[in-house]
Amino acid sequence: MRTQVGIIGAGPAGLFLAHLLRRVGISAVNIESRSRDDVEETVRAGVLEHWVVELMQELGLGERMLREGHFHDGITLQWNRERHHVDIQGLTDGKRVVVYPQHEVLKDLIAGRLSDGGEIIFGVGGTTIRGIDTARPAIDFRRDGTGALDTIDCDYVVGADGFHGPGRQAIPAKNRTEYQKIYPFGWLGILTRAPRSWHELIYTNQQDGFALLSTRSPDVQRLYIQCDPGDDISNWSDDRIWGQFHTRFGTDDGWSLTEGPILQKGIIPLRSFVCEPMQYGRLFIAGDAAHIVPPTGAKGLNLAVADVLVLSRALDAKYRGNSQDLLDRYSAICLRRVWKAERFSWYMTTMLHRNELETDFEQRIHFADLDLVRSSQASARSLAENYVGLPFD
Ligand code: RFL
Ligand code: PHB
Repeated sequence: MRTQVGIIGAGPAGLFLAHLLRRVGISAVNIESRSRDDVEETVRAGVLEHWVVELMQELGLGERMLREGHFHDGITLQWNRERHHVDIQGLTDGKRVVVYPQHEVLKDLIAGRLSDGGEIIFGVGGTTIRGIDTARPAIDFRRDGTGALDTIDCDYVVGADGFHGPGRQAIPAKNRTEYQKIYPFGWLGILTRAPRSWHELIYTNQQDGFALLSTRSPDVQRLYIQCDPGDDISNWSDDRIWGQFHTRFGTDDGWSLTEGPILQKGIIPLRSFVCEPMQYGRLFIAGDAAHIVPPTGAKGLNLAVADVLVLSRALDAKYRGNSQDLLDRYSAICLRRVWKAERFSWYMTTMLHRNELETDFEQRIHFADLDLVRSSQASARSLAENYVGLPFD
């Protein structure tokens, strides 16, 4: 088959790109190794930056998000058993984030794409990228995992295939540099059927470490605690998990956390990672394929959308005005935003977690950082601007 842009992956990066390209009349096909059900059911991110919310609306995909998403005008930070509200809306000229789960975003993007006549081929296997240093690149794959061999002949290949996909590996090792930091802690995340305990997200650094209270719907809540990344989830009984949540969210003002049955639990490691550059020949990589942030800053999904917004503009300039300049600068433009998001995610992570490899001195510095957000408007504004989404420069 033949299309202008062959996209590997139907996650946030791949699907937003397909919609953005359609808007400017460029054809694209997505191939995806997982089934549609799997893509639509995997629980991941929750927080959309203000401009992503606007973009969903511009693309005609915002109706359900506006109805079911939760608009937040701030977040709560907690340490020393005390809570502090960061007034994101007040500190950023009225901007807000929306908590609308990634798999709901993906359902809307997939339904929208298919109803526009777009093609997403789910359940493929053996994805191979060819000819990215020629004018005729191609993607080979097998339908239904191991079925008939098929090929997408295209002008450009986009690796929107996550951290473990083949996209990044297709850039010759000698042409890329990878920067990485692995944290000595992970997150244990649960979904619980319980009513909301607090009106906004709570990020806490308290005795035993970090915890985060987030939401999915009025009766399903998402909570995380810092844990050993190598720990086995079978070591965490429901009682032990709730015990830790009560300790880490504990205050002295009579507030209590609402418990419910745990529907799902799992442990994820935390890492920071950047691949430079994000392009080679006619291959462009976007989203988690090119960079990973620890989830403490809620940036991963948003960065993936930022990359493909830049890429769609560059491809538009190429097809419409025959200008190569933006395409040549794709990686450089993206990396400016990527490194700022890496910095913010690292700052939130180090400030909010207990790290046994750090000295007590460093721990004290993190509490000073938290106290600065409480006492200095400049500090609070910096956090708010980053959290809600930096302007594109
Ligand atoms: P994805 O979502 O991994 O999608 C890549 C897709 O490519 C497919 N694929 C292939 N397809 C065909 N052939 C192959 N060979 C393929 N190999 C892979 C995969 O099946 C997959 O469907 O990457 P993308 O599109 O770059 O999107 C990135 C985001 O998913 C990720 O950054 C966020 O989920 C990160 N994240 C968060 N981001 C936020 O912005 N806000 C948050 O609040 C937030 N919370 C989180 C998070 C990630 C988490 N986990 C599980 C790591 C919370 C958690 C717990
Ligand atoms: C989530 O709701 O899953 C979530 C929210 C905020 C984060 C990370 C994850 O920083």
